[in-house]
Amino acid sequence: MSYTDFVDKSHTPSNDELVALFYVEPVEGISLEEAAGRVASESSNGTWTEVVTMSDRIRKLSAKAYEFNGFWVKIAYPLELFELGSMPQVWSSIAGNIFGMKALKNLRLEDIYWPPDMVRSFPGPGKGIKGVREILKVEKRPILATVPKPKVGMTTEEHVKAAYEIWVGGVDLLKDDENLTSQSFNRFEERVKESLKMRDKAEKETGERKSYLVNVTAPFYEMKERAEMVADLGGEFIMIDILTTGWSSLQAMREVAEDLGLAIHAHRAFHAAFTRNRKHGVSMKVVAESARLVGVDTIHVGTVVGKLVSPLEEVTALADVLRKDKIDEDWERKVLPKNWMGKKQTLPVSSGGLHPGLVPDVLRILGTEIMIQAGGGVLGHPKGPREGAAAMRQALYAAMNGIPLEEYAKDHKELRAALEHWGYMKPV
Ligand code: CAP
Ligand code: MG
Repeated sequence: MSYTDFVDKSHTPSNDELVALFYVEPVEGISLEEAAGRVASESSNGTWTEVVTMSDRIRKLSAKAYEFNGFWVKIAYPLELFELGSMPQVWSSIAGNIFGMKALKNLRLEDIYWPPDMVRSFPGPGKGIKGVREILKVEKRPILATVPKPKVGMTTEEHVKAAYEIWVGGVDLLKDDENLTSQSFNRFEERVKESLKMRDKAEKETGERKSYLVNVTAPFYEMKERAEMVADLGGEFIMIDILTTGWSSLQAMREVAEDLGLAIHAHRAFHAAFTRNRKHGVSMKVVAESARLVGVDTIHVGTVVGKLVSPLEEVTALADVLRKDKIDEDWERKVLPKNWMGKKQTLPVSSGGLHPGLVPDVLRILGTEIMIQAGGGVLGHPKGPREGAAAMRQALYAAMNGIPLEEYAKDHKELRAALEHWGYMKPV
């Protein structure tokens, strides 16, 4: 089979085939069809030369590049190519060797149409947006979270003191940072035990539910033990750095979390190594869709206005693929059709350089079915974390009720101090 055998413009994929949308940019001297054929071949069952063991039966499993629109190419994959229920195998196929092909100058996996049998083969979120809101008894407004900063270095005692201030100031969730796990100055078990004791105190004082996104990131068996500790100590959430731990660990931890009744917060640290370049790598849409299928309850999607690259059309597309059940093809934002078949929703998390002055922007962009995380934007408040938390809550109230922040700040000193300190600046 030559590479162009993996191109068939007359092919109309069935509803049961997986379709991948790629941005394919060939090197000089290679045609787009040649390049697309190589991608379809290498990501299904072809290689660089004919093999005598190829047969008509095996040929039927070959992927087909069938639709071309500029550098955009759709490739259809027979479902039998995949092991249902295995996210590592899906990524090893359509996000595997192909990025290294010499014939390509650039290649980016932009989006996927997931066929019904593949969607059914994954559990989806255990709690979903409804379940997360039930845990916190927060019905309508965005859920607020804060990472105690400096992100790593505080002792357990310092961490827990900051946690108390954050919770009583008005933030719902304390969150570990992506690289805080169990360091010599802040051991995991001690941190969780002392933080949850402080959580109980903060709940009593505020009359509000409070919880903690505990980062269990570690080698799998250690993650399992840490999740068990969180459950034993009365926690409701675990946080996992899903890309540095990998799809296999996440699938196994989804089962562990189910057994323990814990919600999963997905941190996406490492994603920008391959999602940022619009011409090469894998889009954050594919990461978010894979994570929703495997079953995370919340995941970071960016802010548009904060310190980390997150373009508007990407952030809104992420929110749609995480919160909606069905989506028609949206060529503008390069979203292929979706049908999550009633799987629970995953809550988009907006985080990265946020502070009270940016809360109205985030709500304008993402609506209220979100979590907003502000670390520096709370711990950096001139009056301290409790006031920083209060300022976030006040900004949220004002934005939810259409009151200009300046107006509301007139008789809310914490918000006034935050606006005097940061105004509406967009950090870079
Ligand atoms: C934000 C954060 C988050 C980023 C992750 C940080 O802190 O804790 O990890 O939001 O990026 O370490 O930068 P600040 P994303 O609130 O102090 O900025 O949400 O885009 O995945
Ligand atoms: Mg962080």
